[in-house]
Amino acid sequence: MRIGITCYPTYGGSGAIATELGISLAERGHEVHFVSYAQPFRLGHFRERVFFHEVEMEQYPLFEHAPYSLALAVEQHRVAERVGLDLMHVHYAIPHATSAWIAQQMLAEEGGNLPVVTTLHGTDITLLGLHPSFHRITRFSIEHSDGITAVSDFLADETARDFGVDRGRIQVVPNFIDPEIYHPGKEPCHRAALAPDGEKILMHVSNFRPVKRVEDVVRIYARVRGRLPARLVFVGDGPERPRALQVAEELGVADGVLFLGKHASVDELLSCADLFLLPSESESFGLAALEAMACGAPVVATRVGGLPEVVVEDEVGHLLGVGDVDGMAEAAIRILSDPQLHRRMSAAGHAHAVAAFAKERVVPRYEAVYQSVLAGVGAA
Ligand code: GMT
Repeated sequence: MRIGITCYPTYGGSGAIATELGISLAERGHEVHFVSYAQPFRLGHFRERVFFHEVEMEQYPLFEHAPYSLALAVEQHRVAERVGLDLMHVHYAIPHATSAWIAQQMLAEEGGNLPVVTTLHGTDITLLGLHPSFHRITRFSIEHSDGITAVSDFLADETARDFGVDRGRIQVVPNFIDPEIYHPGKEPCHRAALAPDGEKILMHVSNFRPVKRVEDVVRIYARVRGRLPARLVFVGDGPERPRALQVAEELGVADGVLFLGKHASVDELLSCADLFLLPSESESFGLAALEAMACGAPVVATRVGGLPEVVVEDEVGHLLGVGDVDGMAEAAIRILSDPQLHRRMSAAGHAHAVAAFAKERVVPRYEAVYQSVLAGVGAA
């Protein structure tokens, strides 16, 4: 098949998964065309059958904000027409599903056909899409998609409830990992650099949005450090980073906190982690937690959204209530101070990530969605 993929190219789970999906589809013989405003961050070097088409944006004094959605629709249409795309797969509904619908309509006027598959990832449904300025157009764009997928049962249910979309139309296809990349014991190991005195390493990877509650990460760390030698490693960046540093300073633990900034590949870092913290307010899936599990790090997180579908309670880590900093710290201390429990959770997390979420299991499910959409469009 010739598949178009639109995603956010910047750091974030939806862009990461969309890119890994495109790479994997190309390895399976498909031709993949990414359409976005910049090259997706995990795309890296040249790969056979993978193409990137940059959306051209005309700056004009009248525009305070240039209309990206329209320029994207034009590029999606242009690529579809020029290379003969079989379908367009967009990740994150806003505004990608709307642009793809416009591209589809333009092509239809010329006698062409561009089925659209929309994958819902998280805040496009649970936060941004609920805002009055986006709700109606998000609902319209989802309903007019030829195929709809969501990354967890939780997200599919939320979409049906909050947007009135027929639940039967939404297929759940979970996020996935490449077990050859995400596994314990990666080399080079950065353990000595991150924790030179053999301290335990607590890690958090995110875009530092308020929804991630990075302040709680610091508070959990402060409690853990009161009981055992530990360091906290932050990977990623975003608006709440200064607040995280401020809290670390207030609590007198800033000397044990490392901010590593954004990294395109986090596998080498995750495999150094003794524990992964994700105390989010809301999380439709928690790709970072899955990647940590695959690398052998037990997870302490919140029991919200789709996280219980990923983090098997008591087996691969612990889930607690939002804001239950004491509970999460106690769970972390229990795991870190019991080598046998740590080994068991680490092995179980890795095994579960591979058994349930390896790309070899998940990518064919996207291919099946494409096939059914093409069969449906053909029959219409
Ligand atoms: O919606 C966001 O906060 C960003 C989004 C992204 O683009 O990274 O994250 C969502 O999609 C990820 C990939 O499917 C999920 O693993 C995250 O759980 C989800 N974020 C939230 O639900 C907050």
